[in-house]
Amino acid sequence: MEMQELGWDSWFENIYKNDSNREKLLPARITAEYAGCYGAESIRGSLLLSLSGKLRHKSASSKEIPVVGDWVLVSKKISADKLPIIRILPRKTLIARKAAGKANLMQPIAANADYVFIVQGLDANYNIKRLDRYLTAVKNTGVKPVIILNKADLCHECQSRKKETEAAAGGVPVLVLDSISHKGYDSLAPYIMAGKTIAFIGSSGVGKSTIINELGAEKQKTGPVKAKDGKGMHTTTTRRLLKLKNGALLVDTPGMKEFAAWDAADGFSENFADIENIALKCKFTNCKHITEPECAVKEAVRQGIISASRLENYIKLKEELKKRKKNW
Ligand SMILES: Nc1nc2c(ncn2[C@@H]2O[C@H](COP(=O)(O)OP(=O)(O)OP(=O)(O)O)[C@@H](O)[C@H]2O)c(=O)[nH]1
Ligand SMILES: [Mg+2]
Ligand SMILES: [Zn+2]
Repeated sequence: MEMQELGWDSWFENIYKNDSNREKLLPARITAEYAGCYGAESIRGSLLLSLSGKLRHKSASSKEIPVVGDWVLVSKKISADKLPIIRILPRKTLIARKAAGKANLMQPIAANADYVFIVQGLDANYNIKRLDRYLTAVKNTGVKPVIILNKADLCHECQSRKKETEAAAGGVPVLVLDSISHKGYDSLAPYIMAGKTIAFIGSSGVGKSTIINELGAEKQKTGPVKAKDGKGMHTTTTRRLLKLKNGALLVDTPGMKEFAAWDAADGFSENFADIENIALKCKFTNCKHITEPECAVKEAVRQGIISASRLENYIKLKEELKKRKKNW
């Protein structure tokens, strides 16, 4: 397989070219994470990789541990077992979240993605506030977000939900799909292109693996959704990078219960630029837009310029970011 077919480009080539050890090192792209080892693709075909001694001692949340989508350099010496990963090449982009639970750890999700498809179901899963969290977390990662509203067949108000989502998404494209009867898939064409890497994120059961299957990847397991709350049951358990016939590279990920932004302060401001611009007109510079007098943001809510729920979500996320900073 050609390296370009795996997403290699001049950006990586320039780094590799300047590596004085390159004669001894082979670039490979991580396609799967297993317990204790990695799957990868390279010009020598599929490889099983292990961490070199130096990397093995890093914690799983460390940025220095490879993640699906990473380009790594491995020793060309064919050892009996697995090829050791010597080094991770610098990442063009990295999608990460705060690890689930209380610990304040970063969990990398996918490296070197060009696009991230944030998938929601147009059933009980549909939730603008959760969408804001995802958007906040991926802004400024260098990855271009696209919102996918899937399961259009289960929704009688697709168009109004699409409009509502567009209003909250500040210019991020919003696409509507029905993956049962393959409707809306033409709209994916501008993103699903040879050499481009697209990561899929979103709650369990929203149809990430179904969409990836519909696009013609090697079949991923999909699973039923628990009927009552519209939540899935975590059918996908490992992250994988899959190659489509047309050359696009898709990263399937397991659904996430929590998606708290990691180091997302900048993304936050960008995502809520409308509110923060209006807030410049508040009487008090430290106005929290809750009960303060002469608050321009509250006034904008009264006039219907900003929705009350958007402001509520803004205040909540801001509080969360503040708490996390304190814990650093
Ligand atoms: N009605 C309807 N069902 C869908 C659609 N897309 C997917 N599903 C169903 O939703 C269920 C969950 O789909 P998956 O593709 O497994 O969801 P997932 O996002 O990969 O879930 P995890 O792997 O657990 O994160 C399956 O039963 C799918 O058949 C759709 O457009 N409409
Ligand atoms: Mg899945
Ligand atoms: Zn205010």
